[in-house]
Amino acid sequence: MTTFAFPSRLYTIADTLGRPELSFVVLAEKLCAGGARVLQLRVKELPAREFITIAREVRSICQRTDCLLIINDRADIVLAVNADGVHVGQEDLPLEAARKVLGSGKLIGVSTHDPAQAVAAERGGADYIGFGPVFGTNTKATGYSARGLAQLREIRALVRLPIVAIGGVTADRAPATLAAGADAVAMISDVVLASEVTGKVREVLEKVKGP
Ligand code: TZP
Ligand code: MG
Repeated sequence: MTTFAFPSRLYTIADTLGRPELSFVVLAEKLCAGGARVLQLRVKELPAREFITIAREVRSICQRTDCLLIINDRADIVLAVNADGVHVGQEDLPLEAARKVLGSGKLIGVSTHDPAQAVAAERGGADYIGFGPVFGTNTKATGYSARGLAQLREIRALVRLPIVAIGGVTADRAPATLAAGADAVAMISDVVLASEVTGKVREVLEKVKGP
């Protein structure tokens, strides 16, 4: 049984979208300045040495701003920088292996794309699941068609774990996505490409805050 709950309905992702002029650390600063309470550091194209240097800096930003830090893909980096957890996809370190590496004191989130994967992640002891792509997205070639809000509702009925919905979610789509059963929404491009990232985070947080 899970005891984890997202501290906020917005799950921010520090992904610079391959823009060389945008630094991960500056982006993380901006997300946290806007009030992010959970941040996933998503570094895809850099060597481990650079990833870990960035992760250390982002760790201290998150500590200072009381924001959970989830590292994408790399359980080793979670331990090295004492982050809060890892997020793994279906092709990454399997959940069981990630748990062996991290033990019970760290969070493990698993990306899922269909009901069977969601149920397997819950049975396997994940702390939360990602589900998507809910809508069409150009940010990641997921290999899956848009799942839609109806399938999100189906997943909600199947698992008790916290669900973060991802893929094409925008500030405008966030309320309907939450209403379909997501506990949090993750959005990359709508936040990262905003002209003013910190202000955008504030705006989204305001929009998704509970009653
Ligand atoms: N996993 C499923 S869709 C996606 C990831 C990482 C990309 C989400 O990006 P955006 O820009 O919010 O659609
Ligand atoms: Mg991954």
